Amino acid sequence: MGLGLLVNGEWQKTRDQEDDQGRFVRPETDFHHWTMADGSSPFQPQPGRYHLYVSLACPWAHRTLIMRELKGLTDAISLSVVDPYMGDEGWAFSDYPGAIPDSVNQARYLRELYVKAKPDISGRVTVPVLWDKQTNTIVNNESREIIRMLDTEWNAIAQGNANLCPPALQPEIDQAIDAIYQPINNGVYRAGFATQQGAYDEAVTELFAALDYWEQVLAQQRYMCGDRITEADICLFTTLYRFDAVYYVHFKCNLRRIVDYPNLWGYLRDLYQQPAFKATCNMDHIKRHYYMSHPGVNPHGIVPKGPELDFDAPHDRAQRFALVEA
Ligand SMILES: N[C@@H](CCC(=O)N[C@@H](CS)C(=O)NCC(=O)O)C(=O)O
Repeated sequence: MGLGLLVNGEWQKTRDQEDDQGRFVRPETDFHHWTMADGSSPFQPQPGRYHLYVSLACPWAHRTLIMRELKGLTDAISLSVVDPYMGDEGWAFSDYPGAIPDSVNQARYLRELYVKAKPDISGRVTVPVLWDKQTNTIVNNESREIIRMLDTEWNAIAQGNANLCPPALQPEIDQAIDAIYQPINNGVYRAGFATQQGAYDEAVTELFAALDYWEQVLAQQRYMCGDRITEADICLFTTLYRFDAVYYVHFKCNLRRIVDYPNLWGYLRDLYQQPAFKATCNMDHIKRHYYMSHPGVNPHGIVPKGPELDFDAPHDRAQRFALVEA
């Protein structure tokens, strides 16, 4: 596949990422510390202390960028953006338009941070990364945890008053995030990186069953957990935004496009048109990353021109489309 990883702190340019049935397996992330407002963790939220490393291409990192915008934490948490192309050296910093070099560690490759945080580390080098400039380590590299902590533990510093996980809704939000993870967020990768027909078939079937399900939910209500945007919507949005331009073609998720689902498509435009979402979207980085970085999937790295997608087209928040049975 051409993707590398760290083994005892040393970079190795190739790795296996499938089981013996050809199924893509996404390993767990390594850093799970929490920033806590009540002082119960050594990582207290403080303006200027933390740095976020992201790729604008990556749907997981994109979640953290949206939350940082929504909460009004752009002044408090500084940012680096890797080059969209991930070659056999892994994520790298560059001056490509939209990329932001590493002003904190002056790293050339993202993996340098992982080795700084844990010199004998073994595993993948992924974005997002929340870095602590005070203790020079990685606080957390799991998107779902990073968005939750920015949402709930940073209110004293946040310049906005958005709350994407009201306590009463938390069980439902967690359930929704769990429900979309394997079939949708990870499902597109399970389809795209499958190396045997059965593994691909399984992933695509589950993916579209889940999209069909949420299409029906959105025929009853505007957002995943009711009438307000929550963390679950952020988690779904970053996959849907990439779907027609990348996953449909590159990962062969081609039973239907998102534009073919009237409720999902209206919902996607609704979210996109929220300023905090739109400000974090970069289709150039997205297409360049996927089409160029997976030689096993797209050997010549040609980036297709289309499709033409009008995310700015008007939508009607009150409009619902009932499911038409085939
Ligand atoms: N579970 C992680 C997944 C992060 C992840 O897999 N990021 C991808 C980019 S889309 C990555 O950095 N991949 C590099 C690699 O696999 O070597 C999260 O949600 O934050």
